[in-house]
Amino acid sequence: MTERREVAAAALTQNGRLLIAQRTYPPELAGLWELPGGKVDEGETPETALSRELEEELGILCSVGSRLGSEVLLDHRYVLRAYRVVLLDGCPAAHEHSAIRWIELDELDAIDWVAHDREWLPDLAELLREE
Ligand code: 9L3
Ligand code: MG
Repeated sequence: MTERREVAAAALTQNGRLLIAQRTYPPELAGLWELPGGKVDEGETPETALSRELEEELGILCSVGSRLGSEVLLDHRYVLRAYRVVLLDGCPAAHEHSAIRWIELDELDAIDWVAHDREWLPDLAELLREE
């Protein structure tokens, strides 16, 4: 069996809030909220891939830190992993999403999440509690 390709997602926090983004595609995920990110291309590390994705998707410069929570199997080809991320420069804007939001701890549960990302809610709650 060939190894699963990674999709890296950003747990970007600032001032006790978490950045979330609303997907526009595929149709079954459109309108749902996620931790922004994308596929790790060949020759990239998860860190360089996630930095690139955040620049493309949100126009920001970030530092990618340690893993958050457990890995989530998307299907037979992909595995999803979250990373703690710190904003270095820029102000996030929705270049590829329909909207972005900064949310607080008590809003986490009520968000209409992409189902796979729900797996990280306990970890995201802990992260926001530490902030
Ligand atoms: N995905 C799920 N949760 C996330 C991210 C960033 C991605 N937090 C899923 C949606 C797509 C696949 O991974 O099926 C690839 O993501 P993208 O490259 O379309 O963002
Ligand atoms: Mg993406």
